[in-house]
Amino acid sequence: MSENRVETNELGLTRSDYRGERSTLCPGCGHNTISAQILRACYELSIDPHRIVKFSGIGCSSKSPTYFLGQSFGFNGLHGRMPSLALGAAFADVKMKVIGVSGDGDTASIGLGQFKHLIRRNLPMVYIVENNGVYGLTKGQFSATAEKGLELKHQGENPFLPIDIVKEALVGNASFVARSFAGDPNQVRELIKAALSHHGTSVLDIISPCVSFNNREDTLHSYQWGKQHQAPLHDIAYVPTRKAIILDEFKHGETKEVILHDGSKVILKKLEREYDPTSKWHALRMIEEADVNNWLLTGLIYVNPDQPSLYDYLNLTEEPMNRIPAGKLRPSPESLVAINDNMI
Ligand SMILES: Cc1ncc(C[n+]2csc(CCOP(=O)(O)OP(=O)(O)O)c2C)c(N)n1
Ligand code: SF4
Ligand SMILES: [Mg+2]
Repeated sequence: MSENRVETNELGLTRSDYRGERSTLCPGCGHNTISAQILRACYELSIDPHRIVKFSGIGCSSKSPTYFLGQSFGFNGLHGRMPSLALGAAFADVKMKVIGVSGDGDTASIGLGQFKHLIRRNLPMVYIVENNGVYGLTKGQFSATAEKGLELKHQGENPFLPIDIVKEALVGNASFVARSFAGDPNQVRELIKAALSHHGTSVLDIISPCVSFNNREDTLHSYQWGKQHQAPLHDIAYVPTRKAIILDEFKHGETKEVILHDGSKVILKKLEREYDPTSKWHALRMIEEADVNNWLLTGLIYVNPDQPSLYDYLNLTEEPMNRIPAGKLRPSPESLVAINDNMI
């Protein structure tokens, strides 16, 4: 008998059950690495693909949901409107896991208003910005996250200061903010796992180099620059609720644990600096310090597992609205009369 048994997760699914179409993005594009880590995170956490819904806007980044989780639901929306689409769908079925993938152009230009209002409402969803400093799909114009002074072939020099997605998320009162780098797939994956367990909007700003239009050694969104300047805040590992294990690599050294809403936890091992990701003050100070020193600061920058989500504010039922029968959804004639009487 053949010993070639295919590995499966707790649902009996293989990794191929989490794959999507073959990527048509450029070989080496950071977005492909991120897709692979979303796929692995969902496989390793044994999330049923039918319980996931993917959303995106426009750009190469927004094309990428086609390349993972082919059995999940999905909608590729309009420029910058992914948050409102995701919000509408999430309302209909609160049991679904929502994953949004956007780009720096899609989020930080026309989508900035929607982004800010999504995070202050704290809709439970993972919001990934695949950040390359350019409009990749339309051939490399400066995006709003491009650094001042960046010189690109057909663009000349960028005269403007950039928008920083992490800073925008922090001052917008996001409850989960992380930055990572496509050149560090393990960190990307652990952050995605934690983000999937967070009960609120999880913002992941992932530097994802565009190898065709913005990958020169000295540019802030390139692989080379990222490899040389990445400054991880901590080593990070995600531990699901049901597993009370001590990870070998975390046995020695000072660690901090953050318990998430569903009881799972993030273990952070201290590297060089003291850092408490539950402190907004630490987060704001550290991100400013990173800016001044030109560090690509990565890791879990801020988390508040107890901030109420939109579902809590609106007191939504646990039962998905799209499965509540019409008879239960519609108020009875008597209750309508009572409401009307109250208004007289
Ligand atoms: C309303 C509107 N304006 C302009 C465009 C053209 N357009 C397509 S992709 C894109 C930029 C995408 O950049 P980004 O979000 O950074 O994605 P990337 O391709 O870099 O991953 C633009 C401006 C559009 N699709 N819709
Ligand atoms: S153009 Fe840039 S962002 Fe688009 S697929 Fe190619 S490398 Fe990726
Ligand atoms: Mg871009």
